[in-house]
Amino acid sequence: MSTAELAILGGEPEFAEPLHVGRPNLGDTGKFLERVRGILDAAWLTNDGRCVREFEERIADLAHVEHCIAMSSGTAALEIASRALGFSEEVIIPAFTFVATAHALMWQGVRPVFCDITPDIHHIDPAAIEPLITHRTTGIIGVHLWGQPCDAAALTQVAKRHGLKLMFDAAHALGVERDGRHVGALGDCEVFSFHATKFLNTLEGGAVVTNDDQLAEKLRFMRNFGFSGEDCVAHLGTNGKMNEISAAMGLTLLDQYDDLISANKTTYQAFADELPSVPGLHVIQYPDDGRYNYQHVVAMVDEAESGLSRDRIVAVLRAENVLARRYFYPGCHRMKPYAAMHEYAGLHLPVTDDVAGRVIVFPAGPQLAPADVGRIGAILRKASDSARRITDA
Ligand code: T4K
Repeated sequence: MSTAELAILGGEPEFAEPLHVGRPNLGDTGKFLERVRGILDAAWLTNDGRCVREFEERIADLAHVEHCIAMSSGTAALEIASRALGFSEEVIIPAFTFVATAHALMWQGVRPVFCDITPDIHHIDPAAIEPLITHRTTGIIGVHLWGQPCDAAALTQVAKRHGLKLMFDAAHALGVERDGRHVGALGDCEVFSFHATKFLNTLEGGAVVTNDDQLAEKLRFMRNFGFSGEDCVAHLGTNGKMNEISAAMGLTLLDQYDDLISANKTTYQAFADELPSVPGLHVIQYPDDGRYNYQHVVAMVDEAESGLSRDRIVAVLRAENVLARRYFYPGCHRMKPYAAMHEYAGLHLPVTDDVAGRVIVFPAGPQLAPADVGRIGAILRKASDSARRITDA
């Protein structure tokens, strides 16, 4: 930390224990351990076990979709879904996303073509897609970033017009619905992540959901080495299966689903009430209509109003044990494997670059009481005041 940051607050950290973005929810550990005991007693640990099947049914119900195919991670699910959809050559994705969205394509030799995003909610900009479409384009991936749904109607129109497959990375958007449309049933298929840091976790895990029967069958084969029967390999495949202990964790948290959402909403609302009194911090609101999981508390920093850059705010908070993050910095197009490709060398995506430089994600969820959010607000106000005094002096 620089002397400037130290000068702003100083002293002992405000919070004795670190507050993390993505602190895992553990749920009722007694119930989880009971399930684990059952799995061990049955000596059935993976390969289409009972817990995985129950988990798949319950996620399909939650997402209002016919099929859920559980996988070992969200990234494995993205990779397998990309293959099952027949993505090849080029697929258009937003540059502002977790790098797994891009890697899942590049890992199998499909080039992600990076598109700019909308300034309000940081989703792929449907109007910016068409100029990127070439004879090599085979698909589009929209990312429901921050747990709010992309403009699926506009993306579907573009995909239909050009005969492209449309997939959604719904890693942040389990349980989300707007205008009567549930995340899960959009596009050709959607992908959830149940990583430890997601509000509903399976330690590691993910799933593909779809209403397409044939695609679902193919996905089931592909996650299990392509086996369609004991001795019959119908497709190229890999090992993308979820194990029983992971599914047991997912089921335990599904039992507490409403409580998890309500705790997320309480924390989000506390930030939405607190941050307007902090100069230069503008929280990204969840709309009043629809259903959300409220996991992500995200704000944009206006340095001119705050007196502090986003990176200085992150440093100030970290010194107080509030481990806020600057997700998804610096944009996939600027990360080494992609920036080294000549198509992306020096590529300027103005909205992505601006957002990546100003966005801040706060620790949230049940680990924080509303009073803690008040203390975070006080740190931020004090830091902003001190920064202005230093600048004015
Ligand atoms: N698409 C999108 C849009 C995604 O956001 C993600 C994942 C994916 C696809 C891929 O899904 P998966 O293959 O992961 O299922 C984390 C997560 O690892 C990643 O799952 C997540 N997105 C991404 C947004 O965040 P990192 O590199 O930030 O993880 P890390 O280790 O820094 O942990 C984040 C915070 O959580 C830290 O403050 C520590 C805390 N933490 C973490 C773990 C694992 C804990 O307190 N306990 C834990 O067990 O990527």
